[in-house]
Parts: sequence; structure tokens; C-alpha cells
Amino acid sequence: MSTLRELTKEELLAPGHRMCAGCPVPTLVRMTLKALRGPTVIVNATGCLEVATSIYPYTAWRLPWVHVAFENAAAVASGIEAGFKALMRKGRWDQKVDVIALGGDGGTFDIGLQALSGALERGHDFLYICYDNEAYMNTGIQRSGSTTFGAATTTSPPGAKIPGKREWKKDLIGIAVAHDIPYAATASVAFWKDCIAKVRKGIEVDGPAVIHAITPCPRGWRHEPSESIKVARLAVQTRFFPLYEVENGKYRITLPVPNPLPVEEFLKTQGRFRHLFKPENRWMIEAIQRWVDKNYERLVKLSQL
Ligand SMILES: Cc1ncc(C[n+]2csc(CCOP(=O)(O)OP(=O)(O)O)c2C)c(N)n1
Repeated sequence: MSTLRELTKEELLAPGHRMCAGCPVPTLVRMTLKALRGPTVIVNATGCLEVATSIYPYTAWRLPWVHVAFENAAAVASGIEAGFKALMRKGRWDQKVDVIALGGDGGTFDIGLQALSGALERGHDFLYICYDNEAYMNTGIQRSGSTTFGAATTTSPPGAKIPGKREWKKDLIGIAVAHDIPYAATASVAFWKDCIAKVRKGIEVDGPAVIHAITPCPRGWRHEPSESIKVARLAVQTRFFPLYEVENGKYRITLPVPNPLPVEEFLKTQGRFRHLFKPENRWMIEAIQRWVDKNYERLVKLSQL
């Protein structure tokens, strides 16, 4: 696949779901579903995507889909993959079925991490995609292990006591790669070609694959619904969210950013960072810039190994 024309016109996520206006998660899902190569089962952890696409008695999913708890998406995906394998071994099934698990950052970085680690360690052949809106959005914008340092959330409100979230974002891909899996990558909804190619690769590799996709949330990030894709693009152009992949341990930056914009350009698009622009908080912007620079340098070094 190299042009838009070559993509299937089939939409396996039906319109009419109840995701918020401007939410890029359905866009990510539509891209994902255009990368399929055959029969596929979707495993969906509790989160915005699940609650808003499966409001009883309706469903927006036009392929087999199972809702699982917040914490066990990867465990259920493992079970489905192992189940099909067993049926094939017994001669009761003869077609490869791909399994894709989808979870938010809360379900992935925090509560589902144990199940994900177990599934990666056991080597199940499935793709795990984390859509990262950097908080527990569907329950009221609580901070998660993925929320950026300094961000305002309902559980890290900036004020006299704290200047926003005090901890740094976890390195999900680093954790996944430490399991020695065949494929891991980051993706942004603003770069569809890169995103679809990575999903396809993740499906095709034999063994576990993990994709970490940045999906700006107009409600929680406090930006205009029409700006989500622009924000997702700025995340990459400022090197805040570099696009790279790790194939069998080999790092490659898939979209190098030789002349990055300052991270401020990304931060200032969002109300959740408004307080950082007060003179007494500017040190936090500088700290985020240092974090961004260090991370990108690290990725450049790793990709030269
Ligand atoms: C064990 C457990 N604890 C808490 C909840 C309540 N809960 C449902 S969804 C959710 C947050 C999900 O956040 P995330 O995974 O980031 O997805 P998002 O809502 O942002 O799409 C929480 C806390 C739950 N369903 N199960």
C-alpha cells in the first residue's frame, strides 16, 4: 500500500458511534481496520472507545469484537489466539485469524500492564494497540501513568499546592521492547501512511507486536475539536512524540524531524498546559524541552546501533 487509492473503501467501524466530536480515536481505528489482511477479532478494553461504540443494543463494529475488563485485554487476546491455534491443531479450523487488542493509556500503562507483560513474555501472536489520550478520559480526566509532566487533570490540578502532574510519562515502548518482542512502534493519527504501514507490520509479524499511538483528546487536553489532527502533527514536529519502530531489537526513526519546532508550540495548543506559561512555571516548559531532547537523542543513538 503506497497511495490512498489502494486502501480498501470498506469501513469496518460504522458511522453513528458516540465518540466525541473531534476525537481522533475512531480515525485511528478506521486506519487500523484498513490494514487488516483477513479475518480478525478485536479485543477492546474498557475505555472511551469501548463505551462509546457499543451502547446497548447497538454496536459500531462490523467485525467480531469482544469487550473485556480494564485490566485483561492482553490476557483475553492471548486466550483467543491460543484457542484458534488449538482448533487448528485439532483440524477443526483452517484459517489464520488475526487478533488485535485495543486499550487506552489507563488500560495499558497502568492497570492492564501486568496482563500485557504476561502476553508479551509468553509470545502470543497478536497486536496490541494503545490509543494514548494521556488520562482516564471516559471517567472524568484523571491522570494516568502516561500523562505528561505538568499537565492539568482532575487529579493533578495546578494550584497553590502542586503545579500540575509531578511525574514523568512512562516509556511504554521501552517496556514492550524489554520483552524482546519482534515488533513495537509509535504512531500518530496525523501520519496515516506511517500508521497503517505499522499496523500491517504488527499484524504480519509472527509473535507479539505493540503500537503506541498518540490521540489528542479535545475534552481533556482542552483544544478545539477541529484541531486534534493538528495537535497530533505538532506532537511529532516538536519531537514530543517521535515516530519510530523497533524490529527485532533494531530501532528506526520512521519520520525523522531534523528541524524540530520548540515543544512550546505543542504545549500552547492545549488548555491543560495553560498554567505552564505563567512566569513562575516556565521552568516546567524548559524541563519538558530537556526531556524531549534527551529522548530524541536516545532514539537517534539507538537507531545507529
Ligand atoms: C478495575 C477497574 N477499575 C476502574 C474502572 C473504572 N474505569 C473504567 S474506564 C476507566 C478509565 C479508562 O482510561 P483509559 O484506559 O485511559 O481510556 P479512555 O477512557 O481514556 O479511553 C476507569 C478508571 C474499571 N472499569 N475497572
